[in-house]
Amino acid sequence: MSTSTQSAVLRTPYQESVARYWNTNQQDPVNLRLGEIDGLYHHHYGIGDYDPSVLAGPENTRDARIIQELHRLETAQADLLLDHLGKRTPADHLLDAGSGRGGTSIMAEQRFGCHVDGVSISEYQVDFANAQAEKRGVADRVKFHFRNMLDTGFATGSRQAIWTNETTMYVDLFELFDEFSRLLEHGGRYVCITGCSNDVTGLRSKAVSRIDEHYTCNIHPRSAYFRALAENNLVPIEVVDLTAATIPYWELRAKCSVATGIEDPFLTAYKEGSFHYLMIVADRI
Ligand code: GPP
Ligand code: MG
Repeated sequence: MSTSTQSAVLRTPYQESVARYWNTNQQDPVNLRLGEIDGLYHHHYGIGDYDPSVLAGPENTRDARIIQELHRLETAQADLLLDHLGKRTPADHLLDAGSGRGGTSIMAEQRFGCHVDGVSISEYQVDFANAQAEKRGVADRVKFHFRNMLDTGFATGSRQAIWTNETTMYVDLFELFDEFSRLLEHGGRYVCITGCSNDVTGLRSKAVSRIDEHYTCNIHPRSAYFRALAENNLVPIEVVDLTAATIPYWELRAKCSVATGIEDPFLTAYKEGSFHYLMIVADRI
């Protein structure tokens, strides 16, 4: 393989294409319009029922109400993830693997007062997220790095907790959990929220393939998570199927001006049972 155009961070043509997607997708109103509401910029979906009154009020402000509600549901998703990080203290060092524009990391610092490092292979995202940390005056504790989550460069045993918020579909899970296992101290916590395909219904459905194509990702089957965790001394303590909780988010998003066209494949995949939205909580032994 030619390495002439590949950096130490981007090691394969696939990783380069993923970085290109996130570096060039800078005008994404579905994420920017939501983030502008309170300065928490997310790159994940939402959970919980939406307030039906957002659809009922005056038509000229309906879209703004939907956007606000979508943002509330996305923040609720990040809150649920943080609820499962265990008892954290300000001395802890956490890792946000695939940190996007930084929303979940900023929320972790707000909640725990801890140190957070986020890594992303998109230099645009890293710069955006660092600017947010700066703006909030937390840049001494929340830092974003242009690094590969498969090879973060952080010290062995240096992390009390790690999370991935919808990022594992971009990497080989065995390589990823090998790195997390190295980074976590004994008893350290890993929380994963992800979309995964359903082994029970067989190989990936058309709707799941459309999601992969849309985001340049490779959705893994549910079984791959548990195999890769077990192989890397990461023992699940809780597994929560969030599929029913995320469907209202997608139904609301489909009614909004910032819909991207991927709403139908998500709704089809979830409703036909070929795809789940899952949270996995595991401990490093
Ligand atoms: C991130 O959300 C989406 C992904 C990382 C891709 C796939 C996730 C799965 C669960 C399959 P985003 O906020 O950037 O997406 P959008 O722009 O559509 O809101
Ligand atoms: Mg989004």
